[in-house]
Amino acid sequence: GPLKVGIVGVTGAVGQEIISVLHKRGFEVSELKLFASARSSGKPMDTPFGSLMIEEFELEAARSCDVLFLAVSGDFALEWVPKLTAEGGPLVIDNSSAFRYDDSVPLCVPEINADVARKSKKRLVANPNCTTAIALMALAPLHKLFGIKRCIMSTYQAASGAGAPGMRELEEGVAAMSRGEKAENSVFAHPLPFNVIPHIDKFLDDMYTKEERKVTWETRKIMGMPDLLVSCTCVRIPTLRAHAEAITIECEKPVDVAAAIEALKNSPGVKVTDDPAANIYPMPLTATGQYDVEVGRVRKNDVFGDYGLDLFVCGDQLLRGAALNAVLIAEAVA
Ligand code: 2RA
Repeated sequence: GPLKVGIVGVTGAVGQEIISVLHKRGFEVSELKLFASARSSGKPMDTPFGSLMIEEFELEAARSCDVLFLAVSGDFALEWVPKLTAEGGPLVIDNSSAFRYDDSVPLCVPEINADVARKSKKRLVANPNCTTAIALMALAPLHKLFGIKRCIMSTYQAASGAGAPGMRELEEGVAAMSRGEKAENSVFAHPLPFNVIPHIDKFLDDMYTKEERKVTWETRKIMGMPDLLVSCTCVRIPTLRAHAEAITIECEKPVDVAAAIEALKNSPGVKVTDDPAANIYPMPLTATGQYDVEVGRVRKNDVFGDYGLDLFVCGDQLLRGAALNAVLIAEAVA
């Protein structure tokens, strides 16, 4: 039946998308509570559910919900999740990385491992990193078919990964440069327009970035393959809100491109976008705003003899990468 739903961080890019996904998917909402910081609260917000007052986050009001989406920082989650999920609290779906690597917390892409979230006694489910969720929409069906031994990935990540401020910095930078002025940067380490930045999140001791290791850690956890070999290079590029990813896998069994395409065509959340003769392949331009992740450029990779497969994946970072995946978790678990 209808549920009382709360969204914390409702004025951010992900929070905004959660409202529109709830409505578009016809999620049965008895009441929608919008929570934000003191600075952003106390004013109405137009939503498909009507004009709703933005409230300052408050523990008991948030605990009164049946489902609570957190679209805020990891620090906020670390501080409030224990109190929110105490006895009698809501199902909490956290978009931050705060609890993703906690063995007792399910990390869920519903099309792949919804049962892990359903079986959990915890009233907390972690939403995966956007880059991981988008890649896994293609990797999970391919693993079922051929058994993946190792994976090498290069990503082309949109400014929306840094939220509305990231998108704004890119847009303002492009406008500045078109006026012959310098693009300013504070969100990203360097100006993004007409550039690419191989640096997302902080550098670790192994010289990977935390973003790159999140892909490794989270792929292993969601696929239930703790020893899977995954190496990723994560690069910020000047697109607004769709991540693109070039993926190479080495499989246990010999790969067959036609079988791969067929399996991908039958995978929920995937749209095979692969007709090179017609210049059809995944692109941010066409993947943006879509619920399905585009998969194409599927081809045998002879570097691994008969066992290699290359593909290119593109998905909306705010949807599959965050808001859509979170709402699908609520549909599967609540
Ligand atoms: C990014 N995946 O793209 C990270 C966090 N959303 O910035």
